[in-house]
Amino acid sequence: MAILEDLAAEVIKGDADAAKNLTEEALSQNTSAADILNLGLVAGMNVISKQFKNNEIFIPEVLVAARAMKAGMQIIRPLLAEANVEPLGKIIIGTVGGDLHDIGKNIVAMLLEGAGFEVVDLGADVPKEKFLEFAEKENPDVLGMSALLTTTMVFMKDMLEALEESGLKDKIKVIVGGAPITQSYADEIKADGYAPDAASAVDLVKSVMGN
Ligand code: B1M
Repeated sequence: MAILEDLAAEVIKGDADAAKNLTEEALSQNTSAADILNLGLVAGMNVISKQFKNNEIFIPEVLVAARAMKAGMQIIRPLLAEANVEPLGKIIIGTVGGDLHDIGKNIVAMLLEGAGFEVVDLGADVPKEKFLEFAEKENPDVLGMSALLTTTMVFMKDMLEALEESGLKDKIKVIVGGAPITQSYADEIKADGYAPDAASAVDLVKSVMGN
């Protein structure tokens, strides 16, 4: 449908006003919220995700595209809930306790949302208790932790042990990322996965969920 291709193109361009207008126009033409999501907003963000992974675009372009995607999402979110359109899965994500770096985590959250996941973003400097509280009450498929400091990455090990002790680890996959994190560290602390960048994090979430 041409209007959804135009919507995807506006997301890629990062024009939030145009994305909002086209979302409204598509709805007025009786396009379903699910098609607007999948063939318009998510389709646009998928292109952004690939371009970011290939270093064809950089953080500012991702941020403006995500803003355009969100402008459309705001309009269709209540309609998706009414139509029982299920997200691909639910992720809770946060930057670990003691760590204020949230730029990378925000990009990961935006690309996940853009790929069709429900994202509960706990913010930065998230204490263990808060991760546990939300892991329990939100019943997520995946818990994601970001750390940018060598002094805070150890939090991830404590968190995995706390999830194990609370019995939640069996139900939730845990993924980790951030500049000082490596695959071997993820293996060492028994995380379910590690992603070096935000686009890979989307693929990783799909793969740990068995998709
Ligand atoms: Co800070 N800082 N900083 N800092 N800071 C670094 C990280 C540092 C490497 C700078 C340096 O010394 N060269 C260094 C860490 C050294 C170390 O531990 N090895 C450092 C330090 C030391 C500090 C302070 C201690 C400085 C001080 O006060 N003495 C202090 C700590 C504060 C705290 O957290 N308690 C501090 C503070 C800050 C600011 C607040 C000023 C600011 C953060 C603002 C904010 O985030 N809102 C800041 C910044 C901006 C940086 C640098 C310059 C940039 C970080 C960034 O945003 N990168 C950074 C140096 C650098 O990297 N050049 C530095 C861009 C971002 C898109 O990349 O976060 O790696 P990144 O995310 C990527 C991937 O890692 C991955 O995907 C993202 C996108 O592709 N990814 C995931 C991230 N999370 C993921 C989660 C996943 C999967 C993938 O799954 C869940």
